[in-house]
Amino acid sequence: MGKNVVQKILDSHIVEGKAQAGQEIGIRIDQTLTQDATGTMAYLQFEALGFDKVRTDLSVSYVDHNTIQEGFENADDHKYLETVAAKYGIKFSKPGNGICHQVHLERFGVPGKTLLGSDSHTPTGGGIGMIAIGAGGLDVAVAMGGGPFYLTYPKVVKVELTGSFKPWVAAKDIILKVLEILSTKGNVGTVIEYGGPALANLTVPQRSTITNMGAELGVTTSVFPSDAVTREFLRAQGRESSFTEVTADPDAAYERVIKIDLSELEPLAACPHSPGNIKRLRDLNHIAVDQVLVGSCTNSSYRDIMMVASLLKGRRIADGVTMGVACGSRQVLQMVARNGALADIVASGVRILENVCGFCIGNSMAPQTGGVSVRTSNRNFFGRSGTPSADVYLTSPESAVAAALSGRISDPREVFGEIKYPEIPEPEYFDADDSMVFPPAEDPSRITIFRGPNIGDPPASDPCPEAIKGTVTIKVGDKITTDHIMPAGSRLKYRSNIPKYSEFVFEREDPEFSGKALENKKKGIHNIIIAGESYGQGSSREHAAICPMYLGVKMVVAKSMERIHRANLINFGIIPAIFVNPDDYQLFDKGQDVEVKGLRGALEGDGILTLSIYGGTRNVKVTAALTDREKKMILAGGLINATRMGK
Ligand code: MIC
Ligand code: SF4
Repeated sequence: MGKNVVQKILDSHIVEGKAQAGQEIGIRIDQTLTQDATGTMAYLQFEALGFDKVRTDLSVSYVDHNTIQEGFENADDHKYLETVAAKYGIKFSKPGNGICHQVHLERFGVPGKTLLGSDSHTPTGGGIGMIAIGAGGLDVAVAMGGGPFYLTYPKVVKVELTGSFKPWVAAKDIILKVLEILSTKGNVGTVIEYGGPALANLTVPQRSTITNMGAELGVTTSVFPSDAVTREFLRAQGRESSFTEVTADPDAAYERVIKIDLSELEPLAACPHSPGNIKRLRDLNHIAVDQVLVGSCTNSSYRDIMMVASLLKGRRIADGVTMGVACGSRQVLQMVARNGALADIVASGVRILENVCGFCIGNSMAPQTGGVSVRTSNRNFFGRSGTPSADVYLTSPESAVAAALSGRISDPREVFGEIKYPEIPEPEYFDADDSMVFPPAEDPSRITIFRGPNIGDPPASDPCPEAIKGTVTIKVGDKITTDHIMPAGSRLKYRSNIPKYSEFVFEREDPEFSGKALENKKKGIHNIIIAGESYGQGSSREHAAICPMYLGVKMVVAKSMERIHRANLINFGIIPAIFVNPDDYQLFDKGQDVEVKGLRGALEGDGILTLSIYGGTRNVKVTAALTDREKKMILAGGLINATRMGK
């Protein structure tokens, strides 16, 4: 039988394990990317593991998340990243060069290759035909050192696209539709492969909008074939020599095929507070809007910004609305500045934002109290905007402009009426200027790594104890994201300082959590987290595991758990356990004592643990089914300990 795109790329990269759905495999990683918020820890760990240089084809370190530079912390981190990159053979993309995913797509992505990034939206690279996966910084550090990346050989679901868009319907509406069909839960261990005749009319950046927001499905990644459209994009970027064709064989098999006819799609929105809460814009009753933001790694390409500029040209946004636009890269910003589109945007009353993550991570442009914000980004988790009382809706750029002009959430077909839908031709050539990407040093011995006072060592963890004598320090509900566990926004600048950043763990859920957990740790009491479905959704931030580890969390028991977060917990020696009977979740309360005897033996064996509660009068079974590799890590107290012991 023939192979699909996912199988073709994965199978040519397997170094351990068998190509069989559900089995753990190790793959060779060709390229890595990091961004500053996860990167400092990734490189500190790279150093702690003792590697002398990167062993990938290409590793790039981007600075795009923390560019606020209020205080010395961010600037110090940037200098650390620049010098560490120069020393170990990594390219460094300076702040101002753009958002990692957009820049990587434009300048570095290579079809048929594997990319591992310390950011959950690394699957953006799937738009150019890469298997591009998000992971914790420690996994990326290992891959940079030449080690394999471990994942479950996936089930492949095909999304077959037919027909063509009606005016005012965009690529964003495709991924919103897929989110409506598949939801944000229950897709762990799956990869989405796109195919069908409609691909011929979807450019690489449009494809990447779809694979980018595919992260919200909780899948391992999403991928498009590499075809004539891919070749054309690479040619216009001056990189045609990077092109390889990767397409599915005609008889390739899939776990499931989902068909979407583009001509039947309508403009959609993800409504508060989940990217999976999808509604048609025309059903949203013209809710009044306070803020509109275009940008983020989902919708900030040349086409997206040109679409916004064409729609704003000669018009003014509604008086009650604040609108901001952030280009995804310096390439895009430079091109729209040169061709005059930027002036049309400015003239319409829009604020021009830096070409970084900014508002998307809650670093800037927090809406007013109780405000309504329409954004083109990918996540609208509760509180992520920086204003917990705000409601955030996610739409296409076209629909965002419709909201800005009318002052209400509206279907763009209604706002623009008879106006002709703009045609945005792809440029013959993109401005390819890599002068803000520094190559590694020719003589690494001459580089001294800059370490400001905000940079700490990665914290050490203890081997797994014989037994757990602990307490439920917090009990949380379903769909707890890593934003809930480890807030970003204004707290981001402490990313390189674990004791300080740990003060904010579960800040919004329980402001006492951090203090209480540390107190328990000092008394030798193990902290346990009890959670509902899909624990650890969202970002790849390993701080959501490192900081709880630092506070003495030994185990998380959930109804279900997301892939990247589970891997991060294991990397830092925290046991990821799942209720055998999900109803047992009800039996737990904050402050309850929990004991687990014979812990190490059970973990080494079948992974079934017995939690004894109510003074030993009630036993609850949970399972921490670990692979042999994971067992070693958990028993050693994490990957760094396991690696040191193995040496
Ligand atoms: C996000 O979009 O949530 C982030 C911020 O890019 C994170 C990474 C981080 O926490 O630094 C992600 O998606 O992995
Ligand atoms: Fe940056 Fe937002 Fe993309 Fe995360 S989702 S990488 S914060 S732009």
